[in-house]
Amino acid sequence: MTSSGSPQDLSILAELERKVLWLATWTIHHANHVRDNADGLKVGGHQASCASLATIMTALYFHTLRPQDRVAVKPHASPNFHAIQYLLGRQTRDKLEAFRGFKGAQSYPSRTKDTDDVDFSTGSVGLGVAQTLFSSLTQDYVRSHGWGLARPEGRMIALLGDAELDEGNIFEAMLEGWKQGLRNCWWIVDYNRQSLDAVVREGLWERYQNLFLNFGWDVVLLKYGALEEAAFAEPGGEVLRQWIDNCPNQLYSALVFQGGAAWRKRLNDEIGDQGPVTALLERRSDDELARLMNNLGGHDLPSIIAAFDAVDHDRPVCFIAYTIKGYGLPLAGHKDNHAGLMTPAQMETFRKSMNIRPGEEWSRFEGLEHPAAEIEAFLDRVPFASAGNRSLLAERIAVPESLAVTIQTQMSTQLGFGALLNELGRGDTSVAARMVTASPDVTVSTSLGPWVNRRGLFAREALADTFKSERIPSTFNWEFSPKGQHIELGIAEMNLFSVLSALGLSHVINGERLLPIGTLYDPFIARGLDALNYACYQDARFILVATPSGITLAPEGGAHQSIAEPLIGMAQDGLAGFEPAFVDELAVILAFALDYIQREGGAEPSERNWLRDETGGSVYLRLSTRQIEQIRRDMTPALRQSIVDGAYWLRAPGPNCQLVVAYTGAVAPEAIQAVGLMAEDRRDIGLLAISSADRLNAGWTAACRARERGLIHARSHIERLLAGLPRHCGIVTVLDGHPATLAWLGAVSGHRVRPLGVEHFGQTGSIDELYRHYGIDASAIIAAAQVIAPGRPIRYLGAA
Ligand SMILES: Cc1ncc(C[n+]2csc(CCOP(=O)(O)OP(=O)(O)O)c2C)c(N)n1
Ligand SMILES: [Mg+2]
Repeated sequence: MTSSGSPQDLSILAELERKVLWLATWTIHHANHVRDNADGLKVGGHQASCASLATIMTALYFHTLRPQDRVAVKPHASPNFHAIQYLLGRQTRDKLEAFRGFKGAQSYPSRTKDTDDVDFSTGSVGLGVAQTLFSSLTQDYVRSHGWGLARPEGRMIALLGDAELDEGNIFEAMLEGWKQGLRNCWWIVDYNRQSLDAVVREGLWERYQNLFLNFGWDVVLLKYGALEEAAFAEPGGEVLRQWIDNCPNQLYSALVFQGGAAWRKRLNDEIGDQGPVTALLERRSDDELARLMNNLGGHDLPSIIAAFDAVDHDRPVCFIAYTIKGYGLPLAGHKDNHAGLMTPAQMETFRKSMNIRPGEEWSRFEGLEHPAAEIEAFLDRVPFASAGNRSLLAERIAVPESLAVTIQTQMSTQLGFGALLNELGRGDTSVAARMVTASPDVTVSTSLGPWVNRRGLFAREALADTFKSERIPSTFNWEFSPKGQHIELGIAEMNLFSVLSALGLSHVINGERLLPIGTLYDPFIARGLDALNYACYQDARFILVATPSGITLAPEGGAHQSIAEPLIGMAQDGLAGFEPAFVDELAVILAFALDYIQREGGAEPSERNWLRDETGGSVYLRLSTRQIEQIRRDMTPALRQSIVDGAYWLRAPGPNCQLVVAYTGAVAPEAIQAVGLMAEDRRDIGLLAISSADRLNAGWTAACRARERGLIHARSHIERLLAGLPRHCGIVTVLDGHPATLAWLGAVSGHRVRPLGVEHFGQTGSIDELYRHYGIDASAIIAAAQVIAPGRPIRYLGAA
């Protein structure tokens, strides 16, 4: 079916639209009223929101979409999506019956948890929308690099609620899309003029229209359905149109809810003329009048199909489709209908009107007028479903075990990162070819400059660096080309995470693997945190490099200091956090990360090994601008493994160890100094270098769980490291971040811990001043040790 809907197809589509609405509302009803809910709780649902989009989704999935197109479905229209896939034979009845239940079809479409070919997860409104835009850019990136050209170009499509446009990240994305020459992106706004709580402001469509036009989008308004257009052409019709155009949203919704008689009264009162308008109204029964007034563009299949079919270009398009929340249901139009549920009695009436026999509610072709064989034949022809599994696969790119880097005597991890990328950029490896970097206007200040000099910036159309062509000396070569490997973003961190999410799904969406690395300042992770969470939730794969970090960025400004991020690194599902101190550690971790982000053992972390080492995930590297003295050493396989696992003894504890100092990241010199100063006064001090509090903690938790299940010999890395410590030994932990990050170490084998870290921030100064002020310098470590590991007074207390 390639032509626009033939009358025959249209009549089948109209039946399917009703069927989608039935299945979606029934799925929700079943979960609430039919299935046994052991806890007696109603799980709720979004019948009204589904009804709002049923027509558009029918047109889209059964007519417009091609297998290469990718869609982000408005989260609470998930039952529509599952119903459509069910009709196409790609969703099981079991999953629908377990909707919102354990392992059932998900309340919001989920790439990882659903099994019916969800393209993009949605849930946190706004994020799925931006995802489609950045997926378009990703597709352009992939194709510009000469990959995946055998496959047709797809359109990236978002179905969004009108209130979803309140989310600022959408506008951040639009601005970026304009800068990057966005193509092949459609956003279809379900303009039902209702949000969760209420009815939206008047005239929003006009603001939206202007915004989209401003950013270079085409805007298609789907306001009136065919019935309405026909009525407008009748004598008196123009008056009706004007009345509709001027009707406040609240009133329209209320009248939709009240139905035909209320419409008649209102319209007679306001525009009745005992002439053509009155006659127009009187030619219609109450039901017909209600149908006419509900016949908005977004519920008119032929108009929708025609509008979609009319797009013959690759410019971005915003469709603003007028719809009714709860269309076709008794909930229609009521401002409280968002979480409203049809009563069993209402559902019963609906069932009868659909000609569905009791017990046949799930039957795919029940109640349809066309013969099942005809519908089946139509479904077999649906282009979207013609190519089998749409989730693609891409080969893994082999990553060398070690990455080359020249280590200077004094160096920061941030400089080390720049040097490592520079080396990678210089080489001719497939790893380097597949790497793509992105940064929100902090490319140079996060040390990506040398890499960008080698690999160039990406743009579909080449753009020379005017400074270079004018021969003005500059450290950085800023040339854009289709082969460039760095995506320069505006400052919005949300967009960084959204682009990482899109690049990080290229292997499944485009069948071409990318190795995305995004850089930003550590504190601004918080700015895009929900988008980061979203990216991880849908299992996008990327490396996040956050630098500078902590209070260590001292003179750069108190406002930029970060405290909570190490805890984010630990708590964020799907993200392995590392905070190396030395550049040789970073080299090991980066090599590990480039491989780890490609591992695919399924979405569920293995219960045996909670570290997800088989399943992989994304990686967060918290780096620092502090130049510290590097350790000259050989990287042995054992040390390499320990760094990846999260810790190693920089100074092994002796048999009578009284004290361990455990540090992470940029405070390594303070920890080393403190241990040196205390060596005479405390026996056998150990110095534990922690490269990943996250992985140490995760491994420990996993081992505890394994033991509780009877695997009594399970031991995690940190348990083995601390195994030999005497009971009375105290542990002082220290990092430039929240002290809770390492405070749990005492629970591993029952040692007392004094966790040092940063709880307050905002003061500028030198590193020494700030470490002293916030209590993470050598003196603070010694003072803590003196209390936690009693013994003779430590002579250097106060002298460090
Ligand atoms: C970031 C975020 N905040 C809040 C919510 C809760 N929420 C879900 S839907 C919704 C309103 C949606 O209104 P609209 O987008 O117009 O969709 P409709 O239900 O009208 O189709 C809200 C506030 C959410 N899912 N995500
Ligand atoms: Mg709405």
